[in-house]
Amino acid sequence: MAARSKNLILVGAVAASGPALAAVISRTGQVSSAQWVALNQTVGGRLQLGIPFSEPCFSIFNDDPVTPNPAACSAVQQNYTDPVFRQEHFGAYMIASLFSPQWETCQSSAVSEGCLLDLSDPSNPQAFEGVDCQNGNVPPFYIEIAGPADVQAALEFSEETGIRLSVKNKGHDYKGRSSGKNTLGLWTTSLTSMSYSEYFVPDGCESNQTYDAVTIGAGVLVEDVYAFADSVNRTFIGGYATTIGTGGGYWLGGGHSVLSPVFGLAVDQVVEAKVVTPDGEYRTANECQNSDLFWALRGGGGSAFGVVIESTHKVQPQVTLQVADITYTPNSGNTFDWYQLGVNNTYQWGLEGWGGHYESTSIVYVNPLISLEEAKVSMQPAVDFALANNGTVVIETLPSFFAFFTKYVTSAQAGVGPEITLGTRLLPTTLFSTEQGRQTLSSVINETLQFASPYIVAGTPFLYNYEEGTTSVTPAWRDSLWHLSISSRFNWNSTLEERAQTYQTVHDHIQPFRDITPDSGAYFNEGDVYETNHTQAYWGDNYPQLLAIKRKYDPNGLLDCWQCVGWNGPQDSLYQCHIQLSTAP
Ligand SMILES: Cc1cc2nc3c(=O)[nH]c(=O)nc-3n(C[C@H](O)[C@H](O)[C@H](O)COP(=O)(O)OP(=O)(O)OC[C@H]3O[C@@H](n4cnc5c(N)ncnc54)[C@H](O)[C@@H]3O)c2cc1C
Ligand SMILES: *[C@@H]1O[C@H](CO)[C@@H](O)[C@H](O)[C@H]1NC(C)=O
Ligand SMILES: *[C@@H]1O[C@H](CO)[C@@H](O)[C@H](O)[C@H]1NC(C)=O
Ligand SMILES: *[C@@H]1O[C@H](CO)[C@@H](O)[C@H](O)[C@H]1NC(C)=O
Ligand SMILES: *[C@@H]1O[C@H](CO)[C@@H](O)[C@H](O)[C@H]1NC(C)=O
Ligand SMILES: *[C@@H]1O[C@H](CO)[C@@H](O)[C@H](O)[C@H]1NC(C)=O
Ligand SMILES: *[C@@H]1O[C@H](CO)[C@@H](O)[C@H](O)[C@H]1NC(C)=O
Ligand SMILES: *[C@@H]1O[C@H](CO)[C@@H](O)[C@H](O)[C@H]1NC(C)=O
Ligand SMILES: *[C@@H]1O[C@H](CO)[C@@H](O)[C@H](O)[C@H]1NC(C)=O
Ligand SMILES: CC(=O)N[C@H]1CO[C@H](CO)[C@@H](O)[C@@H]1O
Repeated sequence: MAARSKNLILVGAVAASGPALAAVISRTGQVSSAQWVALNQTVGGRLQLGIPFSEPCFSIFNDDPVTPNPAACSAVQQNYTDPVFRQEHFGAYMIASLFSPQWETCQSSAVSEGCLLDLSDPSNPQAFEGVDCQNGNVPPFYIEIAGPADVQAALEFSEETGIRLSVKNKGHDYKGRSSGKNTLGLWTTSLTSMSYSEYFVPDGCESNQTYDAVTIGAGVLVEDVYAFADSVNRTFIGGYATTIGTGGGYWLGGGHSVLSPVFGLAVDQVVEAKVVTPDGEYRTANECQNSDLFWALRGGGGSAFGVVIESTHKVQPQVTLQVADITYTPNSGNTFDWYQLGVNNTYQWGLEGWGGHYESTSIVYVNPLISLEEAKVSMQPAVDFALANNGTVVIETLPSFFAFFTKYVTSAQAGVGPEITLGTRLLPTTLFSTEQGRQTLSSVINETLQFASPYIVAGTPFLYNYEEGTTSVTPAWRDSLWHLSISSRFNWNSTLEERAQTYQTVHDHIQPFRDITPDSGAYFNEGDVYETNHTQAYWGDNYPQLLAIKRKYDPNGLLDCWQCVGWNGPQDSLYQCHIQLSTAP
């Protein structure tokens, strides 16, 4: 065990349970304590040590003995799966109702280097007694970003020292793009401003070019934006979980909503973004200035084009929604029929303006365009099915999107679920509008059911009147009806082989959906970690132009992330904790 003398306190108070700073420094390469101290001064003392969420439970941390903190450990154990509690901690990563704490750990090591607890019983001492908690993939240092100057300081520091950067907001990323072993993390969670203007003029545009819009800091929680938009009698287009970040990765990657079928994707709402580009400039991007960057940000994804400080999103009028909440009791004989019912009805439902989530045992769909009577007629096939299969049916009118979100998302949100990985595909209209398409899709779903029950988001911009060329997401979004996903999990104490197998299996089982949709693509934010031909899948023909813009604003390649635009590839040391699959991209 390393000697206590290694514990050299750098500056200010490092918690008693904190790591040996000298060890942290040596892990982060050729950077002296003086350089870290100087950085800390430049950023007003906002440089912090990145400590894994569950560290207070352990008595060994990064090879050194430490004193556990029972009170802090107990809070972590009791709230281990609570996304609201987790999002307050830099060292916690998640996938809200479907957790992905694996991105806190170094999954490529034999024993997943990190400090996970037993998800099924966080008090299980097997996970922490006598176990060495390692920083794993949690950045050892981070800056809690207060404004553009902090990002500029970090970029400069990275350029001078070679320390790599990672950018985190609420930590929901499915592909580990917001953590990184030995990186300096930039945490945008505290940028929580919100304002509303009925006549927002993008900076540099003619004063008659106005938008009904809200401006949000990168770190606001989507549920707070919904409440704010509701308070000014408007509807915000955002995601389907209370703790998703709204102003960062969510919209940069596209951003789907249950209202997207009518109002478009999140990127379709954005009219301006303020961003520190990797070349160190703080820029305003909109249709009137830096318009190439503006286009790239609207779908280019991740942190590839810089760190967003704030963004301005069009809002929609307050809407009255018809809501269909339908469940049935599955058995070996009816699950396929349930999915086939969805396949059979989706084209019609799409034309009528429905959006929502189609799950293995339920749907929750909303529609802002039709009456309650029309909704009942439209949903009759699903209602009949549910009633014939011991199900429940609610079809009701709610006065606003916020009322819907509060009733169906906030109150239903449960934080349980082990380490998870996804494989997804955007499924084009012809699979639903033609008999042959429906047959093809039904038969692939039937085979898939042997392995997993697809989770389907009917959240593509199907009826939205898109202006060609205004965003950089794959054009496949514009002619799709389903964003379908399958998933699989592994346990907190899985072996490397089990983890690799899980990723591989998901990758293999989404392949039949790729095969029947060769010209389609996938959603960047919710894709297979090992997506095949990822540039084509995520951006289609937009990729060459995105890459050119990336080179322009990031000439020295300071911001890289897994399968992002301009990605260095899996061999880059930045990805040392990603498992290298034999079929890796
Ligand atoms: C439970 C759950 C529900 C979801 N529901 C939806 C949904 O309804 N619709 C949908 O479209 N997606 C949904 N997603 C996917 C979601 O959009 C992505 O996971 C999104 O990237 C999460 O953003 P975050 O800030 O929470 O994540 P983080 O992991 O913090 O960041 C995600 C990515 O964005 C980058 N990033 C973060 N902040 C910034 C910034 N300020 N500037 C530049 N880059 C930044 C990070 O580097 C990383 O690459 C869901 C995910 C989960 C886990
Ligand atoms: C940075 O400075 C602040 C304020 O002086 C201090 O609290 C903090 O611990 C320092 N960060 C590190 C990593 O030493
Ligand atoms: C704004 O005014 C200019 C002329 O001053 C005109 O060309 C343009 O079409 C107007 N734009 C809008 C959105 O009304
Ligand atoms: C809210 O917006 C709706 C739809 O635009 C409108 O009918 C209603 O009058 C507005 N209510 C208030 C209090 O402004
Ligand atoms: C779906 O449609 C096909 C024919 O197009 C039919 O054979 C099948 O029974 C339908 N399934 C359901 C569940 O509606
Ligand atoms: C019917 O559904 C209820 C819950 O909605 C469930 O408790 C019950 O077991 C189901 N019965 C059958 C026969 O599946
Ligand atoms: C679904 O798959 C099963 C085998 O897993 C097969 O027996 C059945 O005929 C298939 N059903 C359809 C409608 O394709
Ligand atoms: C992993 O943890 C579970 C409890 O969550 C336990 O039942 C199992 O035996 C453990 N596996 C190994 C290999 O230790
Ligand atoms: C990747 O996509 C491009 C463009 O569609 C295609 O030409 C190429 O064959 C694909 N490569 C693989 C390995 O599928
Ligand atoms: C700090 C914190 O949020 N603690 C909560 C953890 O969970 C328990 C039980 O659910 C709550 O009572 C605590 O307030």
